[in-house]
Amino acid sequence: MSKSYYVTTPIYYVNDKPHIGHAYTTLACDALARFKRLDGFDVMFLTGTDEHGQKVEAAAQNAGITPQAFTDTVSQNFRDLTKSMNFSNDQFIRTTEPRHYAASQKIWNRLLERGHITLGAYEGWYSVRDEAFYTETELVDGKAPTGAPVEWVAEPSYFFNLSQWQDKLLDFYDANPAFVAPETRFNEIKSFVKGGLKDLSISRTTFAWGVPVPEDADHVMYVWLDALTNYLTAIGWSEDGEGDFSTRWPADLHMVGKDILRFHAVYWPAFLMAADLPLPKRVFAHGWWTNEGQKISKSLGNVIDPLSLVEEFGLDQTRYFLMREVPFGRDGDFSKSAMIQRVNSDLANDLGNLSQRTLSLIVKNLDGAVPAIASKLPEADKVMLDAVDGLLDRVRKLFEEQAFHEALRIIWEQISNANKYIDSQAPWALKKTNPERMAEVLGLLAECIRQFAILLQPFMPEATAKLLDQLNVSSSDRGFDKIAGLARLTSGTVIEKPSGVFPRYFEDTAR
Ligand code: ME8
Repeated sequence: MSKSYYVTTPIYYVNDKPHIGHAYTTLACDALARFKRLDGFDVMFLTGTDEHGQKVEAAAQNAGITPQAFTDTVSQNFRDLTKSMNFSNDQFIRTTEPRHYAASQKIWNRLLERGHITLGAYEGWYSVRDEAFYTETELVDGKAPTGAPVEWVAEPSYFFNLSQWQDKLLDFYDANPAFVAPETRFNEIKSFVKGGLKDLSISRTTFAWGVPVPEDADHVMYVWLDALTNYLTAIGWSEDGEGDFSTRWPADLHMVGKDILRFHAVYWPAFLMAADLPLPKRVFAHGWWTNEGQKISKSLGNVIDPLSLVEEFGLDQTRYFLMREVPFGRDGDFSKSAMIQRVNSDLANDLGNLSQRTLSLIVKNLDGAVPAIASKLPEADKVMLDAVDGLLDRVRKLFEEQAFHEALRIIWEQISNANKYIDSQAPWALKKTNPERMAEVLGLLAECIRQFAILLQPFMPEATAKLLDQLNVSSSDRGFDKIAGLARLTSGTVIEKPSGVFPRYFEDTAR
């Protein structure tokens, strides 16, 4: 049986339309999920929407409709985004589903039965925008450290005994040095926990849009306890026989933005330990996108709509840019000029021209019959093929570290090599002087292009499918068990006149 791999995105608040940040997180998980499937894993890739809490209740009130009607509409926008971005999620969870109420109440009861929940009263600061509690000392100029406004809250509340979990969390971090990445973020989490933990308020009474606390109808569950539990709901934890829970849990990776790392790396493991459940294997916190150097915000009016990028530059071009431009884990800036550069230079010139030139020459000079790779290659050819055969192992390792940008960089190193090779060998000139050598060169290039296309499927599923169609590679021969020297392009395959896969971007001056 193939090994299971379970990857999750955050579930997004439905107070607003999806933007580039949401698309980015889910895209990274999509690339990972696709990679793992090609590498023979049985993948579960989860995304969805977080529909409770004060923020969503307020947004519904502003829109003049019920929270349920409001969440139905906005959640659909996120579901539509998965289609438009070609995300391959296996499920889309909504926290308003009955199965999720059941799972949230189940975890609550487990915490209660084990003595980790007590009734008290909360008095302190709360930020609706962050859906988070803050202490007086954390405030900066009367605001949350994130810049969000805070309000004073005083109400009865149930508490989770988070303060009791400090040492156990620190021991867990020590024993699992890869639990949080990047490392600098892990260090921030460790210092936060070393600084001491306060018991956490986990219920609210001043609004109603949430999962009811079992047997106390005055309280709804704190939205983060409900939200984090989605990772269990989706794999059937609340169902009879527990669905896929035993084979899927613990999750292999929770992908999050740096803004919500504390919830995933401190509160979530504490809840799980307290509920006697295994802890996820890893949490990766990626960085933050800005727009031409500015923070992205609705009030600045510079929110980037991923769909407008797709419309202007193309889907796979947008996917490639987002994964390539910024070292994954760091903050990054969106700039149109960088986007144009990537589309024209990396895609249209490097990969596009390489394959267009190679395949056209095979059609023109060899009647479309792809030549076999010679059994004994000249040294320079062998070096190039070995480097391409060696990519999969290196890329696999980089995917384990979520270094997606680096994976693309090393693939492009080989694409550049192949471009240098075609220029230096000049197969177009060999037709008359040395047709055998021409066939050898084109055969080698076609094989390299096949491997590039197979390796790049997680990032650019549509464009690579076109390339592989052009090379006549059958859909059952596109997995990672067919590259790295384990198989070769079948010689004698007849290909047809190719058409360009990566068009150049021309600035429309009238725009
Ligand atoms: O926090 N750059 O939902 P949310 C990069 N419901 N990523 C960004 C971004 C930006 N400028 N803006 C948003 C919540 N993101 C909770 C999560 S999980 C159990 C509950 C991405 O709608 C990034 O992944 O505010 C961030 O963590 C997430 O959107 C926050 O989405």
